[in-house]
Amino acid sequence: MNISAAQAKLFYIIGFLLVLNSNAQSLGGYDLWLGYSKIEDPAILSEYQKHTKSIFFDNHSPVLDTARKELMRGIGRLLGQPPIMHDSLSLLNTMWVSKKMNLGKDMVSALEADFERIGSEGFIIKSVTVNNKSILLITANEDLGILYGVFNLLQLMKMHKSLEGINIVDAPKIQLRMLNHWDNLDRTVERGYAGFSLWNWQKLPEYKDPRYVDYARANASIGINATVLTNVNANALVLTSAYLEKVAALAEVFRPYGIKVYLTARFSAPIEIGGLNTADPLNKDVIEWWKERAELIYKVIPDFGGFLVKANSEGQPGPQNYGRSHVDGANMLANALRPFNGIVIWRAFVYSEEDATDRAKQAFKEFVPYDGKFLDNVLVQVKNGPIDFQPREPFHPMFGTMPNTPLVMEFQITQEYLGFSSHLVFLPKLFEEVLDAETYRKGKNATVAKVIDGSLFNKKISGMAGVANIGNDLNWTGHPFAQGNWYGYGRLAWNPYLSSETVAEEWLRLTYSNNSEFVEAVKKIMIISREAVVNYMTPLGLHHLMDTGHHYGPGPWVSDLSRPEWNPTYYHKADKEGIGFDRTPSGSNATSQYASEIAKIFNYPETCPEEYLLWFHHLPWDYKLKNGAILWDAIALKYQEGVYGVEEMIRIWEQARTYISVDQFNEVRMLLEIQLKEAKWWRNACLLYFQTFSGRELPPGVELPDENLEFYQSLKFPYAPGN
Ligand code: GCV
Repeated sequence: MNISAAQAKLFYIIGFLLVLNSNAQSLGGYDLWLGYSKIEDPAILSEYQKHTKSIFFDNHSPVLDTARKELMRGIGRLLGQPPIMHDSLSLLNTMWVSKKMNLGKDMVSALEADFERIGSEGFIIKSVTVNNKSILLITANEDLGILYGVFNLLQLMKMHKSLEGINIVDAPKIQLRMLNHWDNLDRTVERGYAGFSLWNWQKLPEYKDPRYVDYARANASIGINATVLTNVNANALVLTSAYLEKVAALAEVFRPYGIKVYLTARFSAPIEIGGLNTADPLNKDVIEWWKERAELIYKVIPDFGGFLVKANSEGQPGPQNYGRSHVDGANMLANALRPFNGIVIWRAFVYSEEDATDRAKQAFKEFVPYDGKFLDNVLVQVKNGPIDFQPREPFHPMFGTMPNTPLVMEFQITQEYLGFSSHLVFLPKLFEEVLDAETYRKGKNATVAKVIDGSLFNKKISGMAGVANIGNDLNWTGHPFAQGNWYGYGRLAWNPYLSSETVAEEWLRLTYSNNSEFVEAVKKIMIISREAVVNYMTPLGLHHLMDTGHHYGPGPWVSDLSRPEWNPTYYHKADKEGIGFDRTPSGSNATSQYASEIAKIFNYPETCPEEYLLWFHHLPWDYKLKNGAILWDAIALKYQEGVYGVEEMIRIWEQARTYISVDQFNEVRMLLEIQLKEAKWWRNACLLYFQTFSGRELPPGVELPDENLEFYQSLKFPYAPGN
């Protein structure tokens, strides 16, 4: 097609106007929190110009070159012209970016204490005086610290923070900051709601989609340093030479961003791709096979991170198939990886169909006796709560109970049980609640965060994993606010003591707008969103009420599945008398898995926090809550409160209209409409169903359902995503 010069000019102008109008985010959200638009405020602009006029950027390495590129791109766009970079120091330089080893003796000794604090990945951003001149210094012990420091500086600039007298000394508190992709080799994503997998296995290794670089940039910008490429429901084929070459190509793209690649190891791989007739971890051929496989992997990916393993869980093969234990399985793999400094991350998400007592107790029961028996390159990965990523669960009782084993926190960023990618739910609020929980395992202040970061029991390795919500949707995560969950996860993996409010504010400023009125209003939406989803799905400690298989929408009535603990009825136990799961000593006694200080609180309905009431207690419908309401009324009112929460979110979103582009506004507005519709669906379906047991009227203030129970029970969704 030929276009005239006049047309071309018109397109150019339209394009320019679109960019202006779209604030920081462009390309439908593709830029994530990394879009840089020119700073318009003259005072801020001139301050930044002064600091970045002449930059001395020391040394070259793949990671440093990434940092240099990021700095040039970021500053160039924020200030409207590329900065002048120098390889050698001159008196004119206003900013230095240099590792410790290349700084002068005086500077090093002045910063000695800071260098000690930041370890191998931390950084210092400091205003220092050299020859009576003020210099903006970014320094670190290692290359990766420089990259993180550069991203941090750019984020501060995007948020228009003053750099005068700046003094930041920051380092990650957790070593392994991982994403877990549940991506299959056919590019479907288990529990993925943002399109297909990013990994184009068919075209790899030759074709390296530029998007892989953008993925790595986004992760590095929030400190994520590890990625497990494949689903924990694993396919052994990824361990064959043909796939390892493809994995190596991805590792090559991610390496300059400080990101190591991991794979899931299917325990039966020696049979499926090795031609053996057993995968028994004590069999010498099996041991040999994994050793050779490890050698092969490290030959093509010298910095390969290691294996993540789901074994003897939900039908996955594992050592128990051969009468062996988790320790036998994990240690065998750990021995194979040890010569290459690889690690094994063994998941504790296990529950057995043979144990009828209480699924919530099983991981603890299976794993805690093994404390101290795993080799030191084995970490045990534990979901945040004892069931499965529900809108609210008490923290998993394993945290704090295995002092001799490094425990990795597993959060789910993808919203399997929280409205897929159509509901706005700000997950750092949930993450924060778990991380701040008191375990009382070493007196007071023994929070889950301290277990995870290794400080409570002096662990050498520490880790946090987030099940990714990323796919090939243009905006990566489906819902634009789900980007905030990816961002927020990364920030909390870096520092689990950050508040969710801080994270929400950072993300909004970096992604949408620096306008404080916008930020204050929309932050409120994010903060209330988590409680809203709890209320309209599973209030007062109810859990696992979702429909079967795809987990889309309510299905509290489901009771016909082959395994008892797959049925929602197993969890709510509603009957004519009441509702809830008795996990006190008179029931399953799951409370005994917590420290006595906590068990004592959970054991009595009067002291149990209301948000966990029906998680731990089966109570009569007319049980009186603290506010005087009877249980049935309280449940109904909570469901209603959830719906009101979404209506409130919609009201507040209206205020955003003037600060962002029309497209940005409408996108979220339409999604909130889905969320409202589904919140009402949850409320109506659950209340109508529970009403068949309570036999009571809905209390005043609760809207009447517009359909009957049969209608909600008849809904089928054979093509719900992520299954
Ligand atoms: C990858 C839940 C999910 C499964 C998931 C499993 C796990 O059961 O529904 O899709 O499997 O958790 O964490 O292993």
